[in-house]
Amino acid sequence: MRSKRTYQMDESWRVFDPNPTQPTFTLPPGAVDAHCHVFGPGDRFPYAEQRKYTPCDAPKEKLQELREFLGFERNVIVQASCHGTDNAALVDALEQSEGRARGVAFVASDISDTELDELHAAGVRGVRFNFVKRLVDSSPRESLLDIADRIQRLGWHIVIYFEAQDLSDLYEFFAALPTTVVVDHIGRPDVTRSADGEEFDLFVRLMQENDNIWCKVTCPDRLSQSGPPGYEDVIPFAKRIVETFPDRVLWGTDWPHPNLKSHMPDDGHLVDFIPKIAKTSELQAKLLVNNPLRLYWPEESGTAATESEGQK
Ligand code: 0GY
Repeated sequence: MRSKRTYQMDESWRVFDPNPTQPTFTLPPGAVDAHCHVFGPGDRFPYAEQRKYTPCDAPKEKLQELREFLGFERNVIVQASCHGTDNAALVDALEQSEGRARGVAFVASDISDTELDELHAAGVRGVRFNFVKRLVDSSPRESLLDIADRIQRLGWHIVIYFEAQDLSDLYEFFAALPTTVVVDHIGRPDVTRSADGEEFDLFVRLMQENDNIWCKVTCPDRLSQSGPPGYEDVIPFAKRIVETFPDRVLWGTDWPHPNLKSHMPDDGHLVDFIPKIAKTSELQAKLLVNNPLRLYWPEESGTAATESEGQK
């Protein structure tokens, strides 16, 4: 049995907004919030010893409330680094979701095939490889490649989290990954640079040369220098990706917005960002419904992502 523990959240931590604005943009039926997290509660699901931050609790019930309020039908819950490789809070949220949530886990290379099967049964459909240095101590490539090979039999994909300045070092490694790959937060570009400039061109090239690579056009709040509510400086980056790769993009709130020091975004404003980056109802339907269904509920979408894009 897990021991009860209480945690003091970091002094600089910002708690999620409990009363977001009702968005003016109406989501299409079946919309999926394809990037969000659950934290704890810590007395039931302890935070990892090696964590880089202690968050506020952000339990599954609050995520469900937000989903209903904003008008999403489903969630994809991504394991956050504060829970390390203990995916228990994620699995609990998936099992209680009545099929309305799927998950992305963080696993160690010594995970057994039986444990992978159990995660699959709970609704996990991918693993996350985190290369953001302030969040993880190391990301040994040999063991990541080993995990990549072992998840293929389950049809899972890999979510990669990195910052743009590290892409040139990681480019070949990413290009060699054998599964569908999903990039978090537009590859974290420096938005003070041009969306048509050298740095972002490298990311666009990665997607152009590898049709198994997808992108989450998420987290304007994390990337923006111009700030809320419009996050105008992020629009050209997200729009370029949505318009160039309309069949390989996903959108999510990133609730409860871990590690944001500048401000806590209003999730209603984030939903209102969507029509600025996906201008037509066709692009919106792909971004919010068709693409996430193909990746996370392929049995319902008719076309699995791996069929249309092809595994490497
Ligand atoms: C995010 C962002 C962050 C944190 C994590 O796993 C995590 O701890 O994902 C971040 O600090 O940039 O939601 O992806």
